[in-house]
This record gives sequence, C-alpha cells and structure tokens, in this order.
Amino acid sequence: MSADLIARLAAALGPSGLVVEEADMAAFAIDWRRLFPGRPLCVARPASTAEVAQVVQACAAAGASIVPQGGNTGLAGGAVPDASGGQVVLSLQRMNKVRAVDPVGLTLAADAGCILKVAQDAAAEAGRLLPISLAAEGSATIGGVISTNAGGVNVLRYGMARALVLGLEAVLADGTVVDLNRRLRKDNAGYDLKQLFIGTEGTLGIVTGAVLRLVPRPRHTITALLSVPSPQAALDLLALAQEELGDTISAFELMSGFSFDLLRRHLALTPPIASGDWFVLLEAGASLSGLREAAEAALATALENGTALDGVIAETGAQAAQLWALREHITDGEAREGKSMKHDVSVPIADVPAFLDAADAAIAAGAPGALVNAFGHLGDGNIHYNVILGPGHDGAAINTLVHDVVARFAGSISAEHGIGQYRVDELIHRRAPQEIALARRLKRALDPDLRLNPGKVLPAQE
Ligand code: 2HG
Ligand code: ZN
Repeated sequence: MSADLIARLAAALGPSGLVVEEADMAAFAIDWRRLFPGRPLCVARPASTAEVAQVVQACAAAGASIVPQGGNTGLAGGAVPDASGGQVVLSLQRMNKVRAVDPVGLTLAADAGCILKVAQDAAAEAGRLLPISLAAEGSATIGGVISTNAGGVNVLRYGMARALVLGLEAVLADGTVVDLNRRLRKDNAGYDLKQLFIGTEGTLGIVTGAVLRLVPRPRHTITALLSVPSPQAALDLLALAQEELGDTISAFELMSGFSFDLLRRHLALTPPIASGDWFVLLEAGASLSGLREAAEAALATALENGTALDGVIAETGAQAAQLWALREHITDGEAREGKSMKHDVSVPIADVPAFLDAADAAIAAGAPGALVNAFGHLGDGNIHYNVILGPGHDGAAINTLVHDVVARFAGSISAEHGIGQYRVDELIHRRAPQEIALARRLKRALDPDLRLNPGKVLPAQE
C-alpha cells in the first residue's frame, strides 16, 4: 500500500516534489529543538494548491495520514510526524511566493510556504508594515503563522495572526479546495469559515495561501530597554507608558535577570544598562513627530519615581536591533542551558506579578532546585514561564505545578504557541468536557477519518 502511495505521489509531484530517503527526510522528521522525533513515510513537497489537493486525495485513497509543515519552528511539536513510519509530511516549502501587495487597500497575498520575513520585506518595499514579528521570522512561514494563530511581540497593538487574516484558501481532508481568499475589510456574509483553519494547527484543513492585512508603516520608532525592580514595577511602567505614549506602544516585553544571565553565559550578550532583577523592552511607533520627546519624558518620570532603575533609548536602528537581539536570543540561551519544560501561559495582565510569585512558590516547594526562566509579553499577560530541569526533576509534574497556578488565575495553558502534541493531555484535562466534545464534533465533521495531523490538539484516538 505504501509503495503504491509513494508511486502515486512521485507521479503527481515529480522528482523535486517527493523526498523518500531517510537522510533527506531527517530535517522534516523532528522539530528544531529536537524534542519531538518522528519518522515519516515520505515528505511531499507540492508546488501549488492543486498539487496539495492531489497529495491529500492520494493519501485519502491509501488511508495515510498527513502532517502539514511550514518552517518547522513551532515549540509544541505540532508539525512533526509520529514514530509509526506511516505518516506523510506535507511541506509547504516550495509554495513560497508573495502573490501581491496592495499598498492602498493595505493587503498582502502570499503562498502558505512564504517565509514571514520575505512577506515583511515585501510589505516594507511598498512602504507598509506587516505587523507580525517573532524571533523565528526568518524561517517561520505564513501558513504556519496562520495555522498556529501565532503571536509574537506586536500583539498588544496589532493582535494575533487571526486579527490580520482577511482571507485564505485551504485544502480539506477529502482534497476539496476552499477558496476564501477575499481581500475585503468588511465581509459579514454567512459563517466566517476561514476561522476554521486559523489556530487549528492543520487538523481541520491545510492552509495553502492567504491574504493578510497590512498597516501604515510608522515613520518614527523608539526602542527602549529599562531595568526595573520587580514585575509590579514593570506593570506600573506599562501604565505610565500607556498614559504618555498611548496607542503608539507596539511591544512591551518583560525579561527576568535570569534570562539575561543565560544570554551572558551562553551567548556573550550583555545589556547596555545596569543590571536589575527584571528588564523591560519597550517599542513604540508613530508617523507624527514628538514620539521621542514623549518617550524621553516618560523614561525620566520612571527613573525619578523609582519605577525604573536604569534605561536607554536606542539612538540608531542598529542599537535598536541590538536591544531586540537580547530579547530574541533568550530561547536560544535557554536551550543551551539544558532541557526545559515550556509553559506558554497567560493570565489577566494585572495578575502577572501575583502569578509569578505563586508559580515561583509552587516550584520552590514542589521541584526544589529547578531554575525558572520567566520572560514574555507582559503587555498581553503572556509569560513564558519555562522551567529548566535539573537531575531528578519530573517534567510532567512540573507542568502540573505551573498549570495549577495558571488555573487559580483563570488563565490559559497556551497563550500563543498552541497545543501541538506537547499539550494535548493538559488541554483535555484543563478544559471543560463540553468544550472538548464540541472540538471533537468539529474535527469529526471536517475530517471523519482523522487524516489531518492526528494526535495534534486532540488525541489521535477518540
Ligand atoms: C518568544 O516569545 C517565543 O520569544 C518563544 O514565543 C518563547 O522560548 C519560548 O518559550
Ligand atoms: Zn512568545
């Protein structure tokens, strides 16, 4: 059966469209952190939406399941196959073009496999901004960003990926192509079907292209790094920044002193300000002048009243990039320190300091000696509360400790990374049975044979 399937895929996709050698499949078989190893039957690399549909039809006929994959930069193991050797990885890599940019209508259309950075650059060339920004943007793809409803550092101003999708096209589990590629700002005609494919991690359909919303590109940007005495002070600083800079704030990131220790230790990166227990990276953008003056005044106030201990505003684009490099390398520094349990949690913004205290207390009591690398998107109430395991620590028990605290604050166990395979059990455990039952009904309605990315978001077996 699998030989027939491979022959059919080879005929449909041609020599550059199918990978079957184990060595060539290696990069598609495991996530970049090498935590979720799998073994695919083969890797299909279609070059068009029509070819994606052919792959799906061939897999349906052969009874094989399909694992869609974009840049493979996810953190929840959502885009890698299981270890059965029977799943077909469907890589969107060859569908990598920006299709069109409309600077007046403020839209950008792209193939699903288009690298996020390529799409950002195309928008910038047209004098506009595609406001999705994340550390993995040099490899992450538009389809992956949409399928996972990715977040990133600009969510507090522009929303998650979902807020920026105007239209998309998707291939369903039976190979039907659904073209919802509309470029409309307003479209209230019937069910908003594109939502089925946003954030559902390829379990209800495969996104093959999309139309994204652009925004005007702010002419002035300020990037500031501040050290603050505590998470509560960071929150006070957010309130002050909201007063003084209003809706120009596009990023408000919190990083712990320990995050910076990791940067220093493993990557020789140091902050250009006096160290504190906590740091904030703030970015704001506006097209009208006066932004820098407002930011300087806000920083002076913060230093004066003790909300901030030290701070710097980047003078040049290169300096701003250096400040961002600190933030963006934390994941890397953490990976070099050792194996960590990621907790991509959110709580109401005002509860972040209390959450951090309670989670620290839970770890100190339940997993003494484990190191906590807490950082993230304070402006969204989203903290990456990652726990680096020491000898004898049990990862699953640590998940429970942290997520129990999240539950006390009525938070979410995944603010932006999604469920993938990593959090399936926790999702089932943490969400109401009615909610899970509804998700299962949706899955069964769209994918009755459980062909699309089985075992991701929901368990593989009912
Ligand atoms: C970030 O905010 C990413 O940099 C990765 O979401 C977070 O490594 C992580 O846990
Ligand atoms: Zn993040």
